[in-house]
Parts: sequence; structure tokens; C-alpha cells
Amino acid sequence: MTYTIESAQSIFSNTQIPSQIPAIIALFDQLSVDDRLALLWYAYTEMGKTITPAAPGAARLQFAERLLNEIKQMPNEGQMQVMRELALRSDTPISRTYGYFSVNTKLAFWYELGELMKQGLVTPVPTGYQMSPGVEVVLEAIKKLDAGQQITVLRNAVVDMGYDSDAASSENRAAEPMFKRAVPAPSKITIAGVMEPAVLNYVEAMNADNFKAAVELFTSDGALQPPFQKPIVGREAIAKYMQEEAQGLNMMPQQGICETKADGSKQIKVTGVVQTPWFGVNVGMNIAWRFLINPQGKIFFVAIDMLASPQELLNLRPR
Ligand code: 45D
Repeated sequence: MTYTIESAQSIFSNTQIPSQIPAIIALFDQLSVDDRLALLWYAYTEMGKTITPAAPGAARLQFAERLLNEIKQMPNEGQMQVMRELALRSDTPISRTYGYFSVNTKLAFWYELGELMKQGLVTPVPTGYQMSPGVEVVLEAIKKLDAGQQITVLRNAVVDMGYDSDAASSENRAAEPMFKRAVPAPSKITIAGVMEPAVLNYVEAMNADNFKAAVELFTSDGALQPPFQKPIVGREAIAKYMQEEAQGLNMMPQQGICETKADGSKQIKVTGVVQTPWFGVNVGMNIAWRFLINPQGKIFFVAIDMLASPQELLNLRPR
């Protein structure tokens, strides 16, 4: 039997309980640019009372350093202008440079700007800024999310900024610096209800940042679909993606369900918690993996979904 990515996307389709995140991002996108910047600042400082990101470290900043220095030299109004252009995705030299950054470099860039804002060296909100009623609605909605969802909203906002030229596709980016784990991730994985070697080996490889081993578990036309994104197809593209976005993750799958089909293929759903090196053990993201394993035991497709609530961890019904 042959599979298509399209048909694979709909396995365990009851997993995609409408998450609040796309709706909140849609509301956020409708705000004025000053409202968006102010909102991120308020959300970030509000979260900082309970959870703060870990400093990115020198290696992560190497690509952002020059841009940050340039911004530091600017008068306040110029700094604000740069931030507006980033948020508006304007076609400016700085916004283009930012567009070339990898996800982690974008996060590191804003982390540093945030530090400068806390120190009062960069202004966080435009002078004379008046909060519009829309900001409060979005801010309240963000406050109601769990921490794993809050950091996803912040991350998506950061990733969406900057001028997105065709040339800035991942093939043209410099290799992501290697992330050094402070503490090793769990290496011996057991998942209640799932014994499939491809799944267990996948998690163990990811927890060791061994992306070469991880992609070898896929079929050559296999695909990986990150949360809220389109599938990434083929081992090479998946490996590149993992190198940029999956380093240092702690994956802690807990339970799952496995259905074997007549042709010997398997549909497996696993739920559990993932931690990002940006927040370490302080923030757990509740997620699901939906695997389609071919009869030869290779991964044809895996989707990663952010769960709408922790109760969803136990939603392991077949459909
Ligand atoms: O504009 O199995 C200021 C895959 C001012 C791989 C600011 C995965 C104004 C396969 C506040 C300073 C990767 C898919 C801005 C699994 C302003 C796989 C700054 C899943 C912008 C499981 C804001 C992994 C700042 C997952 C500094 C789900 C914001 C990983 C910083 C998820 C935000 C990781 C940060 C997430 C957010 C990381 C650091 C959600 C980090 C989020």
C-alpha cells in the first residue's frame, strides 16, 4: 500500500482539538504595530514573574551580535523604528538581516533586546503610547494559557518578524551552532502502551541530539510536521530542521496507543511533555506525536501537535 502525506496528516484527527494559540495569534496580528510591541513586552514581563528564559550563551548570539551593536548605538526613536520595521516585516536592511536568522538566533536577539529594555538602555514601548482596548483582550487571553502555550505564542511572534525574502530559506543559512546540554536528557525511554522500536529509537536519538540517527528511522520520502506548520519532507530537509530547531529538547513521552492495520502499517499516537532549553525544566509543553509507521518499521510521517490542555494527554481514543 502506498501512503500520501495528506492521508497521513489525518490520522488520530481528534487530536487537533482547536488550540487557543492560532486564534490568539490571529487577534494579535490585527493589532497596530505599537500595540503588538507593547503587548509582547507586557506578556514577557508578566511571565518573567514566574518563568524566565535562560541566557542564550555566546554561541547562539554570534550571528545577532552585529545587529544588536548597531541598534545599541541608535537614539531611542531609531531603536523603536527598527522594532516597528521588524514587526511590520518591512523590506529594510536590518529587517532583511533578521529574516536570515534561524529561529534560535531570532529568539536570542530579542532576549538580548529584552535585557537592554530591563536595564533601561532600550525603550520597551513607544513614548506616549496609549494601550488600545484590543491589547487588553489579547493579554488576558495569553494569561489564561498554560506556560507551555504562552512561550509558544511568544516564539511564534518572534519567528514571524522580519523581512521574509525567498533567499532567506533554510538552505542559505549558516549552520546552527551546537547546543551543549547542561544535563543529559532521559536516555532510556519507556512509553505505556507503545513498544514500537522506531518510536522509542526516535525519542532516544532526539534526546541525544543525534539527528543523523533520528532521520535514518524515516523512509526516504518521510515527513515531519511541526506544530502549526506544513510537513517537512525528506531526510535531508528534516535533518536540517532538527539541527536548527530541535537541539537540546527533552522529550518525555508518557503513554500512547498503537493500531496495526491490515497491511502491517501502524498508526501510533503518543502523548507527553517536551522541555525547551530556553526554559529548561521550568516549562513543560504538553504535546502529541502522531506516527505512521510503514510495514517495514520505518517512519513515513510524524506530526507534532501542541495539546489544547493537559487533559488531552489522556485522549488516546483511536479516532
Ligand atoms: O517585540 O519530535 C520583548 C520538534 C519586547 C522536532 C520581545 C519538536 C517586544 C520534532 C518583550 C523584549 C522541534 C518539532 C519582543 C518535537 C518584542 C519533535 C521579546 C517540538 C519580541 C517534539 C520576546 C518541539 C522574547 C517544541 C525574548 C514543541 C521572547 C518546541 C522569547 C517548542 C521567547 C519550543 C522564547 C518553544 C520562547 C520555545 C525564548 C515553544 C521559546 C519557546
